[in-house]
Amino acid sequence: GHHVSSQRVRFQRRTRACRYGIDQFTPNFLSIFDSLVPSREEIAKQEQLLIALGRLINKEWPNSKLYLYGSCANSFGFSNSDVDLCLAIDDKEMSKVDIILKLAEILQAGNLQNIQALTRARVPIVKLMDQDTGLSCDICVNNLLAVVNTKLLRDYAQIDRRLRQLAFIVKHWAKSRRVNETYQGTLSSYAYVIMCIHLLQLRGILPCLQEMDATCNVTVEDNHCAYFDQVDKLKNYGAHNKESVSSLLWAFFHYWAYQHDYMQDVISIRTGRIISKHMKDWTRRVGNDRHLICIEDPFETSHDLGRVVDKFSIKILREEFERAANILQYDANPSVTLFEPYVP
Ligand code: 3AT
Ligand code: MG
Repeated sequence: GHHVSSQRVRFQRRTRACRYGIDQFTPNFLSIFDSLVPSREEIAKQEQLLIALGRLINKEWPNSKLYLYGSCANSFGFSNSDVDLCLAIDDKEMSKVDIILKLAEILQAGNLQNIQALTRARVPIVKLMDQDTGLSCDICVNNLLAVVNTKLLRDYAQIDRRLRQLAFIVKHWAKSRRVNETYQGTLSSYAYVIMCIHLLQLRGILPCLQEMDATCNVTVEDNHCAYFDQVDKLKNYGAHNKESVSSLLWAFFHYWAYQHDYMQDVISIRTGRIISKHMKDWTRRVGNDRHLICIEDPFETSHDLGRVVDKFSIKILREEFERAANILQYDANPSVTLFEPYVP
């Protein structure tokens, strides 16, 4: 009896040491995070561009409003990323494509350069490069769900700084390993951030804002978006949990490599829990939705952010999750090896 139990203790100590030994790499991961964060000047330039374009467009369409969305507004943007803008306009007479064409004309007349109207894309946009700020930007029309989900992500990021740190490192890994390419069947940056939020909810570091009393209510295209947005009141929410960023990174990859049940489970930040594919009727392929990795959109709940993943890319993704988990478990230099570029 004694012999067995002392062995068990020794075994537990060893695995604990492996697991918590990862903490020593936190400074390395944090300096990678620091190197990716956009500067104050860059943020100011983005704001400046928003104001300048907003003024120009308002002259023609006084009831329109221009919003920043995506990575430059959700606080998960790297330095030098493109600026995503959304024009909200209520014009029953004009189709989206007409609005895009007219918008391109307005910008042209306003002396902006390198304007392209992409009217046949899945999401029609106007692309431009601003000479004054050197920023490239894409403007879409009436994509208000993206404006609302941008705010949700930004609000989550305010609660605990570890979310932003973790998501930057995960995004940097995904870009280095070429698994952040939706047109190749891998996941969007938006999906990776949702995966990070979910992990921190399960560990008690983040609350589930959509399950709390709503202080922010908007209805966009029949989707009722409601959640608690007074996040300055939640600043200490996760403080009892002292896990380091590198330990959370380990947990993230370990979860997606070895713990997630790809047959049954859907991750859902809307509920703060794992829900079943069965409950959502996501158990079989419908059209192009294969549901091989299921990530529920927080507002458009019929939308699986994993829908882009196919039977080839799921293998690639899972191999990358395993590679990352093993590096964090065993590699002597994880903050370097993790980001080694993928070479085909
Ligand atoms: P990068 O830094 O550019 O990689 P990003 O945050 O701009 O990351 P995406 O390019 O993936 O992220 O998407 C831009 C925004 O569009 C983020 C989100 O508000 C919205 N969005 C993206 N994908 C979806 C989706 N599948 N469903 C709903 N909204 C989405
Ligand atoms: Mg983007």
